[in-house]
Amino acid sequence: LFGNAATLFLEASQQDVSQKEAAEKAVTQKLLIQKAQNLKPKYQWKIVWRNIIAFLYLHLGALYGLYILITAAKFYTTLWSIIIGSFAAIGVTAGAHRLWAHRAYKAKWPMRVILMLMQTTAFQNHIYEWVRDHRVHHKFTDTDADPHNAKRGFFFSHIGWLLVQKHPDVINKGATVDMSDLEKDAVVVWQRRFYIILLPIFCFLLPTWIPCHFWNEKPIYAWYSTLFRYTLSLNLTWLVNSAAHIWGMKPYDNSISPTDSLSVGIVAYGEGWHNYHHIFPWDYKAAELGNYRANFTTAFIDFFAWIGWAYDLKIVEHSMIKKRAARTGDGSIYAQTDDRDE
Ligand code: ST9
Ligand code: ZN
Ligand code: ZN
Repeated sequence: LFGNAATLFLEASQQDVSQKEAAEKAVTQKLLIQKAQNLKPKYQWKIVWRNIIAFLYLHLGALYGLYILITAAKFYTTLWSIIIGSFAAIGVTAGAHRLWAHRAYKAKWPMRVILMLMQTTAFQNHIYEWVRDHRVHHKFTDTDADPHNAKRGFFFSHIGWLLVQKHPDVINKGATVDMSDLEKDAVVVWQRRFYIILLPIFCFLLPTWIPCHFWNEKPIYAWYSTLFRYTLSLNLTWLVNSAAHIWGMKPYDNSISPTDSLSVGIVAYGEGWHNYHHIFPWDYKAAELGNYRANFTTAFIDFFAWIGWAYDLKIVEHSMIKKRAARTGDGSIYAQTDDRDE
């Protein structure tokens, strides 16, 4: 009897020990999970009210500017808006994008100075910041590290990403992107240093002053037409990040969000061939075909190549494009085939 009681007692205490162990294990596991969660805090949106107010003012002002341009402003003011809007757009497409972000061609310093001033007129941040965000977008497309991750929907990839603080992945993973080439480019360094002075002069003051001085436009009309020109060009640019990551064909790679979109190509001066561009970003045409259909930027670069200021224009071998399209494309241009010898 005594022996039996001792066994029972031993068993009971062993059970106690294993229960205690299990409970301890559960606590440790919980702590580990908590620790891991603390290390990678859940991402929360931090709204940047300054930007929301600024973009609200810009968009309301732009609507009034459109009304003014249609009903009251002088014809030259409308013409001027188109000219200065195109001037700024090419600074982004031929300058910040194809030259500085992708090194798709080389440019002599006078061309780089012109492109820098054109890009300043566009006010899409200074070249260094623009290029850093864009290189990060290409390297981490469709992930949290992509500044305008299209997986987060149209609004976020269009304008929303400028209204909240960046996802920590953008900053952490973005730090792995090499920017040393721009740190050595005197034109880029100079623009970054004086951006705070250059920006208001080129984006707002000069474009508003010129209509008042040269054809006696009313200052208030000139101001609202400036707001219209700037806000419209921002929205057209953002369409590349939103619409051309959602709607359209994927002739070169069906597994990524960027698409080829003729309509975006037309309004974004040739930057709508975005499926192609994400696969072959070093092509100075940012499109497969060399014609100028919906690609004014290519014509601009070709002109400067003709006078010798742009050189080393990079293109992609047709056979390489065809092979890639056949392997991963959606079949909309090149039929999908296993024949890799073509
Ligand atoms: C605009 C840009 O509109 C549009 C770009 C569009 C691109 C389209 C591309 C398509 C091709 C081209 C098509 C052209 C078509 C043209 C047609 C035209 C008709 N990597 O940013 P912060 C670090 S701009 C690495 O303040 P917050 C870095 O250390 C519109 N690191 O983050 C940085 O410090 P620093 C006008 C990065 O606080 C620090 O983090 N501009 C990266 O989260 C803080 O950075 C605005 O509205 C990175 N990628 O704020 C201003 N990023 O710079 C908008 C950051 O000192 N910006 N770091 O080195 C802001 O207000 C803020 O950036 C924020 C985020 C609130 C959005
Ligand atoms: Zn893209
Ligand atoms: Zn690009």
